[in-house]
Amino acid sequence: MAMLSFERKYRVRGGTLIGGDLFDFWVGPFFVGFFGVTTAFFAILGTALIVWGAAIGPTWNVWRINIAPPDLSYGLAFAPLARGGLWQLITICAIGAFCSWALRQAEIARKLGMGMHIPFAYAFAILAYISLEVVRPVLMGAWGFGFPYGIMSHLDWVSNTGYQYLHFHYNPAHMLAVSFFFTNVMALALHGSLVLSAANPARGEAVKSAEQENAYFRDTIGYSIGTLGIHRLGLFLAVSAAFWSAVCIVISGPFWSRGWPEWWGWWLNLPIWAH
Ligand code: 07D
Ligand code: 07D
Ligand code: U10
Repeated sequence: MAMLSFERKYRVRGGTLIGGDLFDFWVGPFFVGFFGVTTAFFAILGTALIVWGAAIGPTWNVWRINIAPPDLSYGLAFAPLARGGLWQLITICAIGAFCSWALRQAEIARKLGMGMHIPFAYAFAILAYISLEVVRPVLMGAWGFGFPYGIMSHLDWVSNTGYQYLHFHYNPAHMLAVSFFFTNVMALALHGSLVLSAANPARGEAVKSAEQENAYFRDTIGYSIGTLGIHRLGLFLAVSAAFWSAVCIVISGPFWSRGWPEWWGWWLNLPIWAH
């Protein structure tokens, strides 16, 4: 692989945030580092706890395995392992692994002299997860409000939680999040197709430049955001999608406990058409 000679050059000591030279080495293609060790620790332990939960549960069917949070009656206390305590430990491991992974991304970026954009972006996924499993349950007073660990059971949770607010599509932050997800998909389709159309021409044809790419959008919609700009836009759209997702679930319950359609009453009550 062409990259290997470059990799040999950059695989040097330094840039770690913690642990100095101690874990500053690679295993095969993977950089280890202090946070690689903590990622491995939390991920292996968390997975083992999921397997434990499955072993004491009623099924090994991978679609149906379900490790549920404690009953609401436990509030914010620790629960016995078989009654949601495993879910609590798995949640701690998950947060440990996700945050370690973000810090490992940061160490690798430092080694390469790159920006912190990747850990910044990933932090928004972690934010959404922590909003679901920690922030909202804490605000509502019980771990039982978190979603369960299971492929189908977590879908049941989303559906049930949605219907508790009658019609989740009327949640204004959900609308923003959904629109950001959709816009993100459209932007990536435009970008992927534009780059391929310019940089991967038919055999015998010249590769086109950024000038053609700019001209294409100026001809079509009158404006080109530019080759760097589209990547800034992509990052903005993606982190906004995750951010408004986190907002939409944190406000459901702690700040609005009725049906979401009712929230729109303020619109009907505007003085311009009320009365
Ligand atoms: C393609 C990168 C690779 C990642 C993959 C996921 C596991 C889980 C564990 C059996 C885009 C690896 C999966 C490690 C195995 C056990 C205990 C990322 C890519 C391939 N969901 N969700 C899925 C998670 C939530 C929702 C699929 C995780 C919220 C809906 C997969 C989390 C809500 C649908 C999955 C999480 C929600 C799914 C595909 C954490 C709102 C689907 C994911 C940690 C966000 C879809 C059967 C994917 C599906 C689906 C994983 C949280 C809603 C199993 C790890 C509670 C509506 N979710 N999810 O491709 O087919 O992601 O479900 O927060 O329709 Mg989910
Ligand atoms: C939480 C994942 C974090 C992942 C991390 C990493 C591993 C490692 C290892 C592969 C946030 C995990 C990594 C485990 C794997 C290897 C090796 C991402 C997270 C840290 N909705 N809805 C959303 C739509 C309806 C409802 C978000 C659409 C119904 C509820 C998004 C529709 C009702 C909640 C969204 C629709 C309803 C949501 C999800 C359409 C149900 C949430 C994206 C077209 C009846 C959730 C923060 C997200 C949320 C959420 C989209 C419909 C309910 C905006 C497009 C009307 C209760 N919905 N929804 O958040 O905001 O990703 O969570 O109908 O809780 Mg919704
Ligand atoms: C982009 C891009 C661009 C590119 C690109 C890309 C974006 C234009 C230049 C990249 C894009 C792609 C490649 C496309 C495909 C990507 C996706 C669709 C995204 C989704 C990705 C996946 C589904 C793949 C996910 C795979 C993962 C996460 C790898 C799994 C890795 C592991 C299991 C190992 C992880 C490594 C760790 C934790 C650190 C190091 C650890 C080890 C090597 C293990 C050994 C452990 C130790 C030494 C520690 C000891 C362990 C301890 C102490 C724990 C003990 C605990 C106990 C409980 C026993 O824009 O430009 O092109 O390519």
